[in-house]
Amino acid sequence: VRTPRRLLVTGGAGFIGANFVLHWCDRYPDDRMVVLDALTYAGNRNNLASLAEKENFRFVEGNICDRALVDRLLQEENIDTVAHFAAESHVDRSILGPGAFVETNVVGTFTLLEAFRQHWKNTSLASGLFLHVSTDEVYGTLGPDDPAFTETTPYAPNSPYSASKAGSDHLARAYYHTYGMPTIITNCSNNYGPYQFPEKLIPLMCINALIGKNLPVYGDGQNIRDWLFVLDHCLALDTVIHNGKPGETYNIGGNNEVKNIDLVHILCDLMDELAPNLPVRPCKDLITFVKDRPGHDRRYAINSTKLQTELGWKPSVTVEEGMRKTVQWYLNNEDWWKPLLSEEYQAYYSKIYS
Ligand code: NAD
Ligand code: TDX
Repeated sequence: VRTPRRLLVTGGAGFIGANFVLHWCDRYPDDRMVVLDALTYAGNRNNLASLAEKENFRFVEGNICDRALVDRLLQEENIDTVAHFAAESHVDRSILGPGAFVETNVVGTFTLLEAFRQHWKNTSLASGLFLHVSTDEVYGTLGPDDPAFTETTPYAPNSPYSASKAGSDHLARAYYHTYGMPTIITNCSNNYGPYQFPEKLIPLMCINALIGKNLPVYGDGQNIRDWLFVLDHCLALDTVIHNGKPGETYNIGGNNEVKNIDLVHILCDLMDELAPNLPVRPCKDLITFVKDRPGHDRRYAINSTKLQTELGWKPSVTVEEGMRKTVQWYLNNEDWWKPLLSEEYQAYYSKIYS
C-alpha cells in the first residue's frame, strides 16, 4: 500500500501548478495538500476553487521568500514533499524587468531549500523529497541540426528568465551534493493547456482571435519550440515524485517540435472550425509579423529518453488532440480569461507589442 504524502506545492495557483494540484488531489485524495502562492498577476485563486471544501487541502497566500512563513508551514503541516513550481515565468517580462526574476526564482528557491534543509534535519525525514520544477530553456538554443537537449547538455541560458532558473537549478543540485538533501530537478519543454495565462503564445493567439486583435508573430516565425500538453507534464512529475532518484535530473518532453508560424496556422484552422462567431475569418488574416524578441532562442528540443526508459513515463496526448482541447477550453472559458485582460495586462501588452 502507498503511504499518504504531505505535500507543499509552491505556485499552485499558476498554470502548471494548478493543473498539478488538481491532478494530485483527484488521484491521491488521502494526501495532505498545502499550496503556497503569492497570487502575483499570474496566480489565480479560482483555478483551485473546486478544492475549497476539501478537507485535506489548504491554500496559503504568501511569498516563498518569506523564510518564517515557509518554516512554519513545513513544521506545522509536517511536510515530507515539496513540489516547487513558484516562479516568474514569462521571458518577455524578464526582459522588461529582470529584478523580480532574480528575487523569486533565485532568492525564493534558495529560501525554500534552506528551510527544507533545516526541516529535514530536525525531523530526520526518511522519505522526504524536494522536487524543483524547471525548464529546458536553461540549456540555451539549438541549431537546426543539433541533437535535442539531454540531462548532460551544458547550461547556456540566454534570457534573464532562463538565467534565473539556471541559478535555482544549480542551487537545488548543490543541496544534494553538499548536504545530501534529497532534491530532484526536472527540465521540461513548452507546456500548453487549460489555465495558461494570456501572455503566453497559445492563449494569446486564441484570445486575440476571439476579440479580433492581430496575432503577433515575433521575427520570421521560424523559431521552434517542443510542445507538451500540461497534463502529461503533471503525470511525468507524479512519476518522478514516486519513482525518481534523489540527486538526479530528468528531462521531460513530448517530441513535438513545431515552428511558431506553423503552430499559429494550426491554431487559426482550429479557431475557424470551432469558433462560430469569430470577428475576422479566416483567422489567419490576423497574423502580423512584429519585431523580434531580444535574444530570442531559435530552437528548443528535448530528449526525454532517461525518463521514458528508467521510469516508464510517456506522453499520453498527441499534439493534435492537445491543441484541439486547448482551443476548445479557451472558447468555453471566457469567464476565466476576460478578467485577466486587466489594465496591468494592457500596459504590459503595449510595451511589448508597440
Ligand atoms: P505561472 O507564471 O503560470 O505561475 C507561477 C505561479 O507562481 C503563480 O501562481 C504565481 O502567483 C506564483 N508565484 C510567483 N512568484 C511567487 C512568489 N515569490 N512566492 C509565491 N508564489 C509565487 O508559471 P507556470 O507556467 O505555471 O510555470 C510553473 C513552473 O514551471 C515555473 O517554475 C516554470 O519555470 C516552470 N516551467 C514552465 C514551463 C511552461 O511552459 N510554462 C515549462 C517548463 C517549466
Ligand atoms: O506574441 C508572441 N509571439 C511570438 O511569436 C509570443 C508571446 C511568443 N512568440 C514566440 C516566442 C517563442 O518562440 O512563441 C514562442 C513561445 O513563446 P512563449 O509562449 O512566450 O514561451 P517561451 O518563451 O518559449 O517560454 C515558455 O516555455 C518554457 C514558458 O513561458 C517558460 O516559462 C518555460 O520555461
